[in-house]
Amino acid sequence: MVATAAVESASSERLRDVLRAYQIGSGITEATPLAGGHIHRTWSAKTADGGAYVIQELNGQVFGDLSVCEENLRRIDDLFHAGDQHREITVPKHLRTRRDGLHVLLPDGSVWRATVLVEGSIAPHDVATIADAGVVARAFGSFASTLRSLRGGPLRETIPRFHDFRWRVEQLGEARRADRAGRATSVADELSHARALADELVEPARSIAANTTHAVHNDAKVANLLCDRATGAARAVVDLDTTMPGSALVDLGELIRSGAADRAEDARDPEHMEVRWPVVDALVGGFRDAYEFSPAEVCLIRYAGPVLAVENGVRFLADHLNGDTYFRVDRPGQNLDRARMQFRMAVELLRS
Ligand code: GN1
Ligand code: MG
Repeated sequence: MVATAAVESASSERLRDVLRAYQIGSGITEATPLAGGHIHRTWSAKTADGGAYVIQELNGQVFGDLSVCEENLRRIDDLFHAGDQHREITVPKHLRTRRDGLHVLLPDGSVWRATVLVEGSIAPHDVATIADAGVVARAFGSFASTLRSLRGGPLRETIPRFHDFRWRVEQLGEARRADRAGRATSVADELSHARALADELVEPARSIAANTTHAVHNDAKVANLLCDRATGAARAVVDLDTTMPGSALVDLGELIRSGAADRAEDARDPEHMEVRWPVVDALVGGFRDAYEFSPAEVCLIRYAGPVLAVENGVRFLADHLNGDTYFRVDRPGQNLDRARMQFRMAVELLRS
């Protein structure tokens, strides 16, 4: 039996309780924290009987009403796992409690969920090659295409105004005025840069939002796809809490801003970041292979990356001003670095 440090930690007891709530009594033999997400906390866990799961502690501050997430996830689960229809791309199957619930509430107030681990998969945290880019984007295009066949009306909104560009810019203004962490003066340059970019993109952002359909992923960053370890083939789209009404151009834009940089999202030298243009082309091509845009949407493709870069940059900068209360940080200044990278990305993408 393998006993990792994580199993010994305080979290291990809670992971065990969570699995017990899903009627998985067999002890945990291995638990590993999975890095990457900025919002929930995630572990992979193996049990003595050979089971393998992904367990998440949910952030109820970001998702105010977790029952809305649960309702959507049930419908997405049903759509992707219905019958024996083979789908090019799937989603991990959620575990159900004795009462058929998706979520588990522990006595300490924390809320959890678990899915079956998609075996052999790795998240392509960075798109290493042009071929990877095509695979990743095609998978998200296929995911959005499949959601077109969702019956029973649109999914519910899990975070209000999530991609409301203008509102995000207003929130940045509020953060600057409140200046809760006393950082506004030190980021005056970034604030004026953000303002100029936002003015340039507010109209394209409005046009993109006007193409809202009944469900897209809304957080289609490249790390949210699991690929087969051996073949590199796309397997499952994850992180589905924001899958709700939105524009497929938002998913494409998120793929571009998260996948086309030649360095990490929080790199400390954004001024040296170069856009990998062959990757951008492969992302656009891959997505369009699997998802058919309307002619009006096709005209907006070139703005998708810049709009999503600025939107994320504005959110990172606002969080830096608020004292890093939303996006998890591992070091001081990380949200500011993330913001700078996004603004550089937007400027470079707009040069084309
Ligand atoms: C957050 O949880 P994660 O890391 O997949 C955020 C996205 C941002 C992203 C930036 C619910 O996603 O909107 O684009 O960070 N998710 C939420 O990396 O706010
Ligand atoms: Mg997410």
